[in-house]
Amino acid sequence: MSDAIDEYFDAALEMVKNAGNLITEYSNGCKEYKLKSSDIDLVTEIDKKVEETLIGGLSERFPSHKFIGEESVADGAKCVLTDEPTWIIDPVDGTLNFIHGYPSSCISLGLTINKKAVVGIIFNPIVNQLFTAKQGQGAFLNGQPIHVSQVKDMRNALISFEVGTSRDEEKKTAVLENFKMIVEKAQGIRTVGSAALNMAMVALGGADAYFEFGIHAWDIAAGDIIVREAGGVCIDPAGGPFDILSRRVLCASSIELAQEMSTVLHQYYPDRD
Ligand code: LIP
Repeated sequence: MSDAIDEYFDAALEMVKNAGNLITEYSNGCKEYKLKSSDIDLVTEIDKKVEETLIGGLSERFPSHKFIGEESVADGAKCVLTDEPTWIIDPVDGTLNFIHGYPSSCISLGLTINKKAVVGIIFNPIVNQLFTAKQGQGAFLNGQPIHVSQVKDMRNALISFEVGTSRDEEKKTAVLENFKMIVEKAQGIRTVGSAALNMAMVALGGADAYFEFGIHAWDIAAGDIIVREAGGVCIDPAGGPFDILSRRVLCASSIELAQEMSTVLHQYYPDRD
């Protein structure tokens, strides 16, 4: 199994690095975009090109593999996760940042087998940060091993979260209640604008936890294994097991911190992927 995973990883890494060139051409912003699910959920031609390039290359190399891609699903493809090797792709995570020229966007590519992430690649080509992980082999930033922080409680934690791309009343309430709660209980708060990069920051030890309601499988598949391989945990924000299709995520440097947060988070349950 490990040899196969190495082969999948090596092939995917090459493709992700090449696709990164499509993003760096627009490092000052990409002003042409279209709306998707709402007027703050945006897509550019580059999102589509990166996804087509990755699906094209990976399906040629691994014809039996399955795919879940953000833009393919937006165009009507079904989001189906089976036990088969499945590449889960966010071609530009942090599209709003990409459009504005705020340098926090990345390609996020995860591979699941038996519904569990075994490979994760998060690449921000604009600042040349490449986060990678393979099952059982640790997590890396630009080839150097990374590890989560030692933080075990909220009082000492730098916590990131996102407002997300929906603004219905229930979601807004959850965001505002959680913002207030973190301001009161934690050491600091960040929003990076990309779920995958938020998770990468937890893996790096730069942030201690990240949670979000309303993300999708493609935002968190790669981050899940990168955080776990860096020594951290990914769970459901209410404290149960992580469920990649639930559109809910809480990752942290330690199970103690994750559990403490799960008891005080204002919960929100979006429709599943
Ligand atoms: C976005 C995320 C962002 C999150 C949004 C959205 P996109 O992904 O990374 O952090 O708040 O819910 O999912 O649309 O830029 O790929």
